[in-house]
Amino acid sequence: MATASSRYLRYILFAVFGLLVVYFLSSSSIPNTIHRPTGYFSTPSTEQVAVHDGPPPEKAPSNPLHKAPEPEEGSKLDTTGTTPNLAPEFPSAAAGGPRMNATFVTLARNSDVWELARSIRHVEDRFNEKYHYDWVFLNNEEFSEEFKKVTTNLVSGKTHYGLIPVDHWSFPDFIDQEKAEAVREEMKNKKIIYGDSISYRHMCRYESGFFFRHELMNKFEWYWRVEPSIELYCDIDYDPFKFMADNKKKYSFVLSLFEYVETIPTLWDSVKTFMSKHPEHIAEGNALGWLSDDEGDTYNHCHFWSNFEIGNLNWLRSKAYLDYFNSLDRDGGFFYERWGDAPVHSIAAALMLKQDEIHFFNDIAYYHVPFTHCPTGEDYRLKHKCHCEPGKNFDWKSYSCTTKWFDVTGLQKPDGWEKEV
Ligand SMILES: Nc1nc2c(ncn2[C@@H]2O[C@H](COP(=O)(O)OP(=O)(O)O)[C@@H](O)[C@H]2O)c(=O)[nH]1
Ligand SMILES: [Mg+2]
Repeated sequence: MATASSRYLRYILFAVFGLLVVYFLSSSSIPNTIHRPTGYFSTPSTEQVAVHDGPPPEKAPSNPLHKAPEPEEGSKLDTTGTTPNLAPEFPSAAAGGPRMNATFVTLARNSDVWELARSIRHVEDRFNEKYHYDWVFLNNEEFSEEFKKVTTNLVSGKTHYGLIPVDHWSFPDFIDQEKAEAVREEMKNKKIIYGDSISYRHMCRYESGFFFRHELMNKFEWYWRVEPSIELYCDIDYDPFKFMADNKKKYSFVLSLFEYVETIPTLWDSVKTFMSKHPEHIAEGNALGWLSDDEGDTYNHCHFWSNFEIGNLNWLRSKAYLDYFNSLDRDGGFFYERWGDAPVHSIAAALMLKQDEIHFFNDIAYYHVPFTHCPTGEDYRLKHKCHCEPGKNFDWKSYSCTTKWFDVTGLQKPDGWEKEV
């Protein structure tokens, strides 16, 4: 009995010992480097990247893809078995050429951070990791540390965080509060989207008349507006800011459509008042024909969708635009109705700029719920690695105003547009 149990004990000890040997061998064979395949952006002798323990650096390197990580002091990269990529056609990591005085700009709440993170990732992957433009974030409340950490880590340019002055985000004293409240109640009953929202109205007024005057924006000449939850579907391998500057463009769009009539019943009356007060601001060669089918008598509700915009800040800061905004603002429609910044910007651009100062970016493939702009033209889509579904392109559908834009301005529609109607 005693002999049998000591034999079992021996077996168990052997088994435990065997397991320990296996464990020791397998754990000691894990190398302390991650092996990466030679990639597009990897630079000679960096195919192996040292594993860094501990928290990431406070400000991540502007874009880790463009800079080989420095080996930690004392550590030596093991390059055995790897081949540096010295091919002469190896592409440079960042685009060359001059940068414009430009920035991305986003108005956002702290709670938008993760939806915005997705947008930033799209913008960086498709464009900005080659250009490193700055990004200005604006909010009517202080940005949280989390918001700043997440966004700074994703943006490859410098980030700036601005608090909106209270008087840019509040009711002007000439607004009759009771009247405004009654409108909100009525719009709520009619189930008009954002009809009962005060903050949405402040947002629309801010985007219409103030964002370009925020002190953080003053040093810039060009802006590209980005909202949470947007997507970019194609590589952008040139600089749209530079394109705008080189071609004397002031405003641009990718999607256009008809505005909900219920949100702007008196906007056009207000615009007509402005036009009669300030005829000097109405440009020769404007695009009135795109806004009105009866030479200005009534508005056809066409507007550029302003959640995407690349534009010139000096134009928005001009006397012409400010006279226009102030005139509309005094009429109270941001609060007595629910005027959106999209028709407000669009009408200004179509009346106060020449047609050819407004640019349609067919090549910037874009999504903001629920509409897609997927560039017409298969060649382009293939060359630029687009991942949008051409059948979802909104441009030539009946609720879009882009066909009208081409017709009014005499532009030639891209080949293949008829197949997407
Ligand atoms: N700071 C701040 N940003 C807002 C507020 N409401 C909307 N926004 C931002 O304004 C933009 C438009 O708002 P969004 O909800 O996308 O409106 P929609 O696209 O018209 O449905 C987005 O960039 C939002 O993050 C708000 O109350 N405060
Ligand atoms: Mg939005």
